[in-house]
Amino acid sequence: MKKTKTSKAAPSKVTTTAGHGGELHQQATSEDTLLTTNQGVPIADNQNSLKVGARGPVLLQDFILREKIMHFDHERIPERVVHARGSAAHGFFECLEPLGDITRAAFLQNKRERVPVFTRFSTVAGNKGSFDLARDVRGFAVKFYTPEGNFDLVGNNIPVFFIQDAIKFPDLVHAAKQDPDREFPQAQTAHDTFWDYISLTPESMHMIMWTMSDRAIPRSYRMMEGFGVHTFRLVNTHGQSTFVKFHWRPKLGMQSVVWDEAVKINGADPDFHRRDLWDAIDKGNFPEFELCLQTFTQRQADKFDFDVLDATKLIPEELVPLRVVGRMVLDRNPDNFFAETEQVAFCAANVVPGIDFTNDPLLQGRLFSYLDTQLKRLGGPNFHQIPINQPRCPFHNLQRDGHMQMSVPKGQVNYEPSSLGADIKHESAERGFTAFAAPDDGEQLRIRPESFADHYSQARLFFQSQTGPEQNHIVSALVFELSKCVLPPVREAVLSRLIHIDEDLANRVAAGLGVPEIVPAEAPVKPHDMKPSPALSILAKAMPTLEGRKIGCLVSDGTDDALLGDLRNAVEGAGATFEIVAPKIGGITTARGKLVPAHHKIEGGPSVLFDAVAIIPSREGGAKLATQAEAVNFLRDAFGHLKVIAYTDTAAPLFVKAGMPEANPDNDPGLLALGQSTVEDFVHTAAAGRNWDREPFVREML
Ligand code: HDE
Repeated sequence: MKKTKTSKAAPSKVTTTAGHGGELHQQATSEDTLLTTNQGVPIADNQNSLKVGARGPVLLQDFILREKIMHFDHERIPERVVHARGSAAHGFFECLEPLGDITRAAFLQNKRERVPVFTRFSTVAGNKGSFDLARDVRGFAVKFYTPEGNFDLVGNNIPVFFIQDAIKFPDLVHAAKQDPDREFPQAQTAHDTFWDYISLTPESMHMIMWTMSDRAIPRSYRMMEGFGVHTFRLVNTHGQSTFVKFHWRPKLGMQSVVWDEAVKINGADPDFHRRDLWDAIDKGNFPEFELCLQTFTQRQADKFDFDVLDATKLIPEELVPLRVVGRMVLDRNPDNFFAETEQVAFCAANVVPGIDFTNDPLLQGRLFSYLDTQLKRLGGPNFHQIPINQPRCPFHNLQRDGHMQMSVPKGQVNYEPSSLGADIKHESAERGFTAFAAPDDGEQLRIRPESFADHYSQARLFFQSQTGPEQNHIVSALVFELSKCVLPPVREAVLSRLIHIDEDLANRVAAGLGVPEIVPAEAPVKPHDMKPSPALSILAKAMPTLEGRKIGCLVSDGTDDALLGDLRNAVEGAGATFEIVAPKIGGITTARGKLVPAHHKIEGGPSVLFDAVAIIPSREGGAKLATQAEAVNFLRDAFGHLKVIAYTDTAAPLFVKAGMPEANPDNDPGLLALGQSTVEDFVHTAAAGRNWDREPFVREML
């Protein structure tokens, strides 16, 4: 659109247009508010097509109609074949520890130096319009716009993967996504094809432990870890290589939801994670992650009892500790979802001088896939010119033409070497990317190395490193998913693998499924025990905090002003968001006659949307709320999801109606009767998270 400096305050002309209903309204337009066609032609009427007479046929000559409809018809591009549903944000990465000794990467040389980033979080299996709280891996892809080009760290929130070789990826994804004949189930692995494939793919067992754990149902994109998964190389100016694993650690700590809550969140707010990320950034609560490295040498790698090229294995932090080397802050929402989040083209092959690949066969396949997929998705080879994909440093070469070429290279010379072009760009042996000179040779073979063959030891390590509630959840998740498989042999085949991970785990799952006997599958390499690693558990390293969390407060007309004010202050003082849930969206009139607007009407604000709740109606309000199923469910679900609940005695009718004899404040520290407990007690208790001791009273422990 043509831009002029005409002031908005001084309209240059006034047009009269007919509105939808046929009524006329006047609209002021200046040059920069003028609606035009893509050719810049001013539009007089955007509501009515050109007809012969008022009721006559529409004319083909209506170029304004044709252009508008044509463009609309082509608005969609193919969604990502995996990771279709996602959300992203802009921000920066700041180097905290210069790494000049191990890498020449320009953005890792100077303390406090910042580079822009664009980070996209995603689910994997669901289509673009699916819900956020699927049980699934989450993508965690970061594009660093460095002074020497774009570095994309295209990772996940789980440090290992299902398969060891890229050639298996299409089969894995086919099995995980909807069945091809019926196109369901959407965004979930709880179906026969997935588990059939898994039962025949023992290398996936370690990843299965992670995806059946609470890591796969995160509370927020702001509260997940991220991992580069593969072993990469850092290369310094002397050409020396150090192996590296990349980790992101969330400043807010990790947190997950419980499964029943996830199921209900998907109904209450399918955009739960997307909204959470957007709202946090919008309010200035910028998500922050530490970048940590595990660096190690070839000599160390040779001593590990697993292969660092095998993406189904992690390096326990006890073996190689994490070094914090930088931080990422996401401080700006995208201006346009399509232009930025949808069109961003991450590519595992986008590395910069100083960062290089290893022979991990999963990584090697990815190096091809991402570039290739963009040709389909974005329609041609010039997708690097789309603003979100452009490096922020100058880029020049002699690649030319192609669909949607945006740049206009000048001159006669489009080849190199050339003696004609005076300003032609030249390669530089010093500054250019130099691949690490890895000494590899061998025969051409389609085989998997022996060193990749132990599929169970690290799966066992993960399971045995979990706390009691976390182990229970893995058992329940497996029973849930396998109960959705209609073919009994599929369930039995999975059990035949689980038995090698942990007998207790397998027996509990079998009991939960009603399978009387487990016949172990062949396991060429017997698993061995490893020392449990608390770093693999969410709960073992949880830190008490309310920061970034959300508290819901159920109120009614006549709610006590002082208590409401104290609660709000205490919660906000602890860095959490405080939201009012009320019978009407217009809000309530407090005991002192003050109008308090609501954030949610009760039906739209169930307790699953909050980390902890307070229920403080007036006496009359409490009695009335007890007649509303959604208010009763607010309490029942908060209790069932093990949340900390503060309440006044006026909430008693809700407790009676909810019929929860086990809800007894004398033996449940997560229930705080206000009056006996203070709002500070509530904030303190809620900061510690859920009351896991309540779980056996509200859910069958399998
Ligand atoms: Fe991806 N993956 N992937 N993947 N992946 C894609 O690229 C692929 C793998 C990951 O927010 C696709 O632009 C192959 C591991 C993320 O835009 C595609 C293999 C990890 C995203 C592709 C893998 C990932 C993708 C689909 C096996 C964690 C979303 C659309 C060799 C380390 C990026 C696209 C975003 C997206 C291929 C395995 C992470 C088709 C062939 C392992 C976070 O290129």
